[in-house]
Formats: sequence, C-alpha cells, structure tokens
Amino acid sequence: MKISVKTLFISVVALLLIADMSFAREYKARKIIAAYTIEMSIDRNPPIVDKNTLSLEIKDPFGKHVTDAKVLVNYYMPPMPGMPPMNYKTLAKLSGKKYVIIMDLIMSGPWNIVIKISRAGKIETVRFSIDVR
Ligand SMILES: [Cu+2]
Repeated sequence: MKISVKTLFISVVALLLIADMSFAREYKARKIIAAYTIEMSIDRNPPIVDKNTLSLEIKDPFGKHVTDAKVLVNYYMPPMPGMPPMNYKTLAKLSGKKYVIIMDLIMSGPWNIVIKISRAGKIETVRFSIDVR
C-alpha cells in the first residue's frame, strides 16, 4: 500500500478540522464577580441569526450551584440609526442546575446580554457581549 504525502496531509487536516469542530460546537464565556461565577454557553458557535439556546451555570464562592435565584436575561442590540429597537427581557427557567432561555437573535452584529441575578434580597448584574453572524 502506497500512501502519498498529499493523502497523509489531507487526512491530518481533516482530523484536525473534526477535532476543532467538536470544541467549537458551543460558544462559552465566563464572568467572575464577588458573589458568583457565571458560566454562559450558547448552543451555536458563533451565535447565529435564529433561535439560540443560552444556558447559565451560576455558582457561589464555595463552588456550589445556585438554583434558588431569579434570573432575568435582557438581550439587546445597541441602538443603531435606521434599526427598530431590538431589546428583549426574559426570565430564565431552571433546568437541572442551569438557567436556560431561548434567544431569538434577529439581526447579525453585536448584541449585549445583561443578566440580573436576584437572590436573598440582593441583585447582581453581569454582562456579556456576543457577535452574531
Ligand atoms: Cu442592529
């Protein structure tokens, strides 16, 4: 059996692409504030103009999952000339240990995600920015 250098090269590139795709399947970001560590993931990477599922994993400073908070998600596009306001607020639903919402992102470009976590009479705010394709 004769394997040419070209065939070998193509195989290696294909394998690397497959490995890369499995890592890139979710968009992930993390924010750490005094009260919480927030891991966000979006089921599309990059996020796309369509419905995208946003999951939030919230942990307290001891690393314990927070499941007794009210989590309000505000996602919006910064106002642009000639664009109608695109600004949405949704209460996230607890699913297992994660808070989940479906974001309907209707335009490509920069979007902000502002998360308000209410718990024990206190409200903490965390922001993420995403680039929608
Ligand atoms: Cu816009």
